[in-house]
Amino acid sequence: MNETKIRVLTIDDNEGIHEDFRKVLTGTSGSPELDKIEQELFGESVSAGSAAGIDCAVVSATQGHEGALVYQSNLTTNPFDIVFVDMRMPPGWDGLRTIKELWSINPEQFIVLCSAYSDYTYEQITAELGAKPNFLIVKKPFEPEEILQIVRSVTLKDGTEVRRRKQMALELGSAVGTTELSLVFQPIINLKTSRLKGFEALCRWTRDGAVVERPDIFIKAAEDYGQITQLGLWVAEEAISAAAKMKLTGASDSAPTVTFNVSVLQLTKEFPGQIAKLCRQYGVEPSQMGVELTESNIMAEVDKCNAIVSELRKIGFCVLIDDFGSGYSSLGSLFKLSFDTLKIDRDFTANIVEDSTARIVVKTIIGMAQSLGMTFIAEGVETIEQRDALAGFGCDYAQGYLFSHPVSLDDALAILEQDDLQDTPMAA
Ligand code: G
Ligand code: G
Ligand code: MN
Repeated sequence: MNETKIRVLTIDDNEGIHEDFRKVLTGTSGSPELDKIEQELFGESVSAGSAAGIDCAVVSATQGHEGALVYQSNLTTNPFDIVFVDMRMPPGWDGLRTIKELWSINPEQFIVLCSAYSDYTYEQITAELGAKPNFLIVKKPFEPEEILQIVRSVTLKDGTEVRRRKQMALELGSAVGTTELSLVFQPIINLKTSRLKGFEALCRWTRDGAVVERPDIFIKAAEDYGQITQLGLWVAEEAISAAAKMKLTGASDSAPTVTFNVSVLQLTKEFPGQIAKLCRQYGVEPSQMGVELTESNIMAEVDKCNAIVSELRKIGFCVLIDDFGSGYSSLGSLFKLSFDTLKIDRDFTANIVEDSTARIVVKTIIGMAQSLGMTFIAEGVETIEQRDALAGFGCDYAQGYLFSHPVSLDDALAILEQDDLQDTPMAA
């Protein structure tokens, strides 16, 4: 794989157009005979792409359906930077259908529609596809130079960030299973007893001791470029294997819980079975494990997720709604889901002491969770005042820098061995 090449996919039923694209972007039509004839006829032809300082690889498909397959199969290993789609491609999918399909695979993909406006007007096209920033239309017939300038501007300007993220996602895919990726564990404390309840597992990506990328950023890139399933299963296995070690280490009779974060994209029909199997392999009861789903994330697809969340609960996993309060979900649809724990967003915790509205909101949410028989965890507890306010509201559990930053597995096991998280005595 040549990672520096700009990858261009052209989807057009006219083979001649493919040759034009190749010619202008790579300097060769892909057919040595044609190039030779052209050279004899017109003399030395300029290698337009390289003359413009860009290095392209062009892949072609003649049908929309075929194009989507090529696109999908390259997505996680060698994705395209820019896709040119012909409007009129009889028979089969036309340009609009093809573009919708590509965006259903990757909504971020930069796409150029090549249209003579004979089937649809400009207004019809934009009404159908929206005016997205990653979308351009060129009018057919176009000058080859126009194509060159589009590829150049997309990949050199707007494309820089897209290409960086894509590159990062590819590197992340290769990092799964190596020492570059690891989990750290942040203690969760029972506020009534001051004892350790368990840990939240959080993913970290480092190289030679330095952070490669922050998790919120690399997780999003993994979601966009198809690495999240593989990464997510790795996270699940690491968390379950850590839970097995913690179970053997803990002084207390009940095994510490380990929760891990799961992207909604991982919630396939297979997912509950896959993690149940991992639990059996490592000798861990599902009830020791918790799946954290972000509120805003899950609410976007609540109906789709409902069956899978129920299945997770049936197997015995805890299901937590993470960052509760950060989205704008209607409580009615949120409570359609059978989760058992609410984690409030750390912004609430941050304001609980100074801001009386935040205090009332948190107190009300805790009361609601209790009435519904749910467990409640406050995140981002940094001060004794915050902890005491939460305890006063009847909050069950808390997590935050006051108790501990996320720590390595070895340190988590040491904490369990010594049961030494009781150095911040509760206020009376
Ligand atoms: O650990 P904190 O460092 O900065 O995490 C930032 C964000 O990344 C949080 O929203 C957290 O939920 C998310 N995150 C961390 N690890 C994982 C993981 O393994 N999977 C998923 N899906 N999200 C994670
Ligand atoms: O979205 P999620 O809840 O999974 O993310 C947990 C994030 O919160 C992680 O990035 C973790 O490092 C961070 N975090 C944990 N405790 C604290 C805290 O006390 N204060 C702040 N600001 N962040 C925290
Ligand atoms: Mn979380």
